[in-house]
Amino acid sequence: KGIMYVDDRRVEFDGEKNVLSVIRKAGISVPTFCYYSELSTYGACRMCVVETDRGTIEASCSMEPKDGLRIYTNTQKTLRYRKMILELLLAAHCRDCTTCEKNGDCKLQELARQFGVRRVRFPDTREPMEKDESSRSIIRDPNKCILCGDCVRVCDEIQGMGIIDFVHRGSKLRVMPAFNRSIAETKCVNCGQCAAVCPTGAITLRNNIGEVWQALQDPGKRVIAQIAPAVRVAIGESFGFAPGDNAMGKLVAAMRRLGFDEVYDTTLGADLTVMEESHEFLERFKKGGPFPMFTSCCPAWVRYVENSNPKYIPHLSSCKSPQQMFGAVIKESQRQISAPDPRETVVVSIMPCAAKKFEAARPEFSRDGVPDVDYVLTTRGLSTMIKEMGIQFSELDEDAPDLPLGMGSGAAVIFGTTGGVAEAVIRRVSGKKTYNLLREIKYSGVRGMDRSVKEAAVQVGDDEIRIAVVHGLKNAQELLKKIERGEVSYHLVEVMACPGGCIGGAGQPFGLSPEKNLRARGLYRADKVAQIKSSEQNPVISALYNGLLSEEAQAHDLLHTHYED
Ligand code: HC0
Ligand code: SF4
Repeated sequence: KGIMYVDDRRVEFDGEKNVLSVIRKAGISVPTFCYYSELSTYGACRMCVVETDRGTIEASCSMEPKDGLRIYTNTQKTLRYRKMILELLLAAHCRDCTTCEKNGDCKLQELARQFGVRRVRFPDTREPMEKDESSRSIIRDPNKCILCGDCVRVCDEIQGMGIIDFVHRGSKLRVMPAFNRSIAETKCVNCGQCAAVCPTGAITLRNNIGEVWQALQDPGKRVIAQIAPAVRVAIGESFGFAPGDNAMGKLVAAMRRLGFDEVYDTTLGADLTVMEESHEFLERFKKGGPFPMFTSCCPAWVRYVENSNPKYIPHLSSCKSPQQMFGAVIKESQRQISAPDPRETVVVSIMPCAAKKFEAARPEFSRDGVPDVDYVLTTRGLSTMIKEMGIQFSELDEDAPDLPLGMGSGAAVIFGTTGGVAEAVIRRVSGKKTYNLLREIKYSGVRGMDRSVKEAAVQVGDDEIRIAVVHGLKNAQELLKKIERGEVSYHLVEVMACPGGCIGGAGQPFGLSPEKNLRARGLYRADKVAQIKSSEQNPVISALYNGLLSEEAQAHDLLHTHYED
């Protein structure tokens, strides 16, 4: 606690971990490449330098706030210093900015423009290096890496995976997997969080825009879209709307302009998941385990269990994720129509997630070589397509998804935020959905983002069901250890690999914690105004169980999978 002087302005500090946070608290902007408040401080990029009243230059991220400290943020000296860092980085950086995946979202590009870098005074130190395109979800291009280490720290500190690290020394220093492996040869879970924090185009998500354009322009293809819950409260950010604004109506209208033949909502798939998962859970409850049962709709979490902790495979729910249930139902209904559309059905998912690309490509989710979901576009990918077409997103008249598969409950919408799946299952297994019961569930402890592990206990008949909700893969790993040590025990655990759940997915517009909170609020607002609050109340769900899913074996085949060691 104390008083500091930032550019001669008096600023109080109280618990801020470094001078940089105090500067930002004062509303002054200082650039950084390697600083994220959620991660440990690395202090490598030195863009956040400030000048002290003694004329020395110091990195503000690594300086402790002290009472009476006086610093200056944007002096001639600091500006010269920053410009020099930028030029040194650019001397070693490939400059195909106009065709780079990160064009427009790159911090190096943005700061070079901000600091007026028009030429690089240092000799070119580039040595061309091979890209790693082995992963289904991420692409690593070392030619664009500025060695800030953000990806290394997020993978280790938030996801607990440690897949990439600094290797070699001096001018050979690189960020990559150990032993010269490609990403696909590691236990990478495809969460894409490394790409979400990468300030340049060194790690980006795989882009499937080209394939989707081709399908849309092919008259022999009927292109069907499904939109994930978390997309609607984030895509607006790419078009000037506030985080959390529900842009579903404009999004559907934009997709029709892009040429999608039918536009549906993944919430229908989420309602199916709730039905199946609740049934599976109650059956397990009768049989006495194995507990806890883990949700399996997050493909990065499933990958972690399969690759790094296979003893929990039997604990995973056998339910496919909503994305895959939806794809399977669409493709199967097409197979069963007596006079099917002569065009080939192509299912495109719009997802906030990197790992969904990996999930859609898993052989478990294909039948006779035909995948249930053909392409996965991220939220950012779809915004790019909308911009490419010159659509004025904000001017669009809102439109609704098609029926019957465009209808989901409020419980399904909140799937997109941490705690949503658990809350939806609690609603399903609880008694009559009175206003009071829904309020009770809301305050049961499943909501919110501040705690890494949330706990709730719900009464179902005579039994008490203990539930935990965890987000962030490292938090999940720590919870597993606690379960193993017998410190806690649960019947049901919801796991989402990304902090905040899907709203914090790596395919969303680049954002930080405040955006995630607002996006979550947007989903809860959508639930609040939804007339159907619980999955079993969705009339399309009953219609499906009376039709396409009426035969148990068929329903099982379409909606469940099993994971192998
Ligand atoms: Fe999610 Fe999903 S809620 S994983 O976070 O379960 O990506 O939004 O689409 O499949 O519904 C992501 C989001 C989904 C799925 C749903 C689930
Ligand atoms: Fe690590 Fe996730 Fe990136 Fe894989 S995708 S390297 S697990 S942060």
